[in-house]
Amino acid sequence: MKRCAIIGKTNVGKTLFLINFAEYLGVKSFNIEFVNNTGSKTSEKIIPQTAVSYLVDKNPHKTRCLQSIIINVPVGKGKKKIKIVDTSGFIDGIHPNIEIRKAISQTLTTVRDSDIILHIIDASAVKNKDLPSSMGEVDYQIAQFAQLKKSYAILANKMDLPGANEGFEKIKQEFSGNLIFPISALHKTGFKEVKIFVMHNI
Ligand SMILES: Nc1nc2c(ncn2[C@@H]2O[C@H](COP(=O)(O)OP(=O)(O)O)[C@@H](O)[C@H]2O)c(=O)[nH]1
Ligand SMILES: [Mg+2]
Repeated sequence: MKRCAIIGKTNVGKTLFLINFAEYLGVKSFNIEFVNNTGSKTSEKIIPQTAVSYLVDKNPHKTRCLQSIIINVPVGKGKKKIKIVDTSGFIDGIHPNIEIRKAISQTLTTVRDSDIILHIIDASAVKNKDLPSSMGEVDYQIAQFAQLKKSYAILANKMDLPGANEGFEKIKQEFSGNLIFPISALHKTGFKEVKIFVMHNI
């Protein structure tokens, strides 16, 4: 089964994207698997709406353990299984909390083991350098690392917010040569292009 990892700084919208994109692909309920940093697993079946209130938060670092879902996507006459993995947000520099540091190191392993990498950048926060989700040094590092993969794309998220168009232009300049899709995880816009990209690579 192919694995698709969603990576990016904290608060850029990774978890909301995972839930809404899965719903867009036709998922009615998720079996969400949680893996904590000691490696033990638990799983829970929940509907997308519950998942949003449970897992998406305006406070950074709500996601401290991996959440993955397995989706059956129609390919031709058949179906293919794909595992989409949500990850802990990266930050610039070294986080003082050891649990968060461990979760971030787990994210690097996930990137290494994945077939498709979706790197989310908050287009609305590109201008404001002080938000946790602002594009930063770590985004360039992620791009360098993830570019080694054949299937790597950047998702410029929060295109519904003011300033996002400017941010999108800046992202295109800084990361030229990469595939970049403008999306809104909240309003589920731009998902068609992302779907085509993912389907093409599984
Ligand atoms: N306006 C807007 N807000 C978004 C969008 N995507 C995520 N958010 C908000 O950004 C915050 C962080 O989202 P979350 O998915 O928890 O980010 P994560 O830390 O990257 O997993 C939440 O308050 C979301 O509702 C978007 O496309 N538009
Ligand atoms: Mg999250």
